[in-house]
Amino acid sequence: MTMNRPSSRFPVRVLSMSLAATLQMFAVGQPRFDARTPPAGPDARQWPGAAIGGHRLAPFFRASAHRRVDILGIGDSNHVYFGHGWEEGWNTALSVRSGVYGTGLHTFGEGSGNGSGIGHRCGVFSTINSGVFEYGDSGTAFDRFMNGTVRPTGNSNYIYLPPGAEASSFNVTGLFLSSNSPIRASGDVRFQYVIGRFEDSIARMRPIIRVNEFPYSLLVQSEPISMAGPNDLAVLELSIDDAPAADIGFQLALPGGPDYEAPLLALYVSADDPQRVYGYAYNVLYYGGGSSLRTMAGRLNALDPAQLELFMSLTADGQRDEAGPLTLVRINSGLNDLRSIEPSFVAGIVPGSSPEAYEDNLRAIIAELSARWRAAGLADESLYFLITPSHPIGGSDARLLARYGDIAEQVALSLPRAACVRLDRLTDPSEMVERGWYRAADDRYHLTQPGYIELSQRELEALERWCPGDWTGDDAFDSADIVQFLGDWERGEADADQDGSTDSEDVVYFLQLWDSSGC
Ligand SMILES: [Ca+2]
Ligand SMILES: [Ca+2]
Repeated sequence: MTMNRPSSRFPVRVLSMSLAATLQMFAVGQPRFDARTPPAGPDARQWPGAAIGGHRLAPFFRASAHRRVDILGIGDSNHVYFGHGWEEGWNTALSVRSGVYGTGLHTFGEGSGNGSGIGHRCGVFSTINSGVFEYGDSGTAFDRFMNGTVRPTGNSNYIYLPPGAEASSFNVTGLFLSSNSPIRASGDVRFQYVIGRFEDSIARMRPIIRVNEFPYSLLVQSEPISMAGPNDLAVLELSIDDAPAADIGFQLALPGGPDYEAPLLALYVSADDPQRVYGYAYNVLYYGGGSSLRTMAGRLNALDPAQLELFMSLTADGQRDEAGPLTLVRINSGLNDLRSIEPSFVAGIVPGSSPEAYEDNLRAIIAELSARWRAAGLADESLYFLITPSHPIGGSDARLLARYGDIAEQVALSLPRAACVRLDRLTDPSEMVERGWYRAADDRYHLTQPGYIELSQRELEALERWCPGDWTGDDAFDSADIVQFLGDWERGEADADQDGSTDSEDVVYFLQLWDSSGC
């Protein structure tokens, strides 16, 4: 089945089934998990002061038990380190909470055709060896939606075949999905992909789904799809019911079938379980080795605004919730900030490694993403932020890294719907050494796979354990809690008794607990 569906902001045509009809078809599931009672981790205990402002994110995590929500991740090399990193850690931690409904967005030409390891038990096919595709700077109307080969976001590239190009169907393009992906539970899989359509084009594409291992059985073959349109974007889908329990792949052409027709421009691909109406999808918004907050702020601001707005619109639409999206941005940085030499992004603060510069760059990123969210027609109230400075490494940098943590706390508490997690209060260098979480004795900048997974579990657990009496989350019951509570209460973000609304009962509840230094 192939269908187009509308996007509120971008020129996408509806060819058949509407989104509302799709929602009606699939809105059958009931929550099977309670987001408020996660399983205890192997080291379940209190981590004093590890989650600051956790109550601000409670509505987001609670909602995941009955509706779809998305996470947009931003980080350095640790984000997708050798195919795992925080992306895998978070997917693993989310899988045992409300579950994972989708793969997140992937770009067809990721890493200029080389791939870069994005994807939890899924990923795009590398196309670099084909030598036939272009990955940026096509000179078409679509360049504004995805950066050129200079790769400002570290990995986002489309694939492009100019008019007249010849490309054999044996060059595989698309997304593979492992049999053990968390989105394979129901057996049904829906692939969604975004292409650019060209005026006066007579080119067609013939996407397929097949088993991604010998003998590569063909499972679904789309009717030929016209790629003609008024230089617009089309969001298309190809689904399979009861897919076999094997690795499968969505591909833009059947190897051995008709060759690709040109012009062809394909931007994003993702997959979800159409039966799963709640849970999480983790999207890698930014992943760049060696990146500091300064690098990230500079690159995100250098993008054509249309790129972030499209990314945000697509992830928001993927939630398929008529009430609108709920999205959390997680920002992880610090290690590369220690050596940052550029003046900070907005105020030009030097040295670039100072806590003041860290704050300036952090606020610049949050401001840019908030502006793009708004420009995409999405409500401020639906966007949350989590700031998680880098993991502790000990040594002579420990002090400055901890100062970044203090800054991150202050920034989070100064903003609505924002929280901070201190990884340096969830573990310490000696535990990390003991448990083999550092990648190597001489590399504390990166972690092993268990390190990312265990710390992601703790990160989420710390956020879930917020204590209404200690409103700031610093493990002290003092006047700062009162000031912070009243500020949040005025903004309607102080649901202390967790009944879903902020009202006078929350004031009474908070004060009682605060007075008794209790939770
Ligand atoms: Ca406190
Ligand atoms: Ca309440």
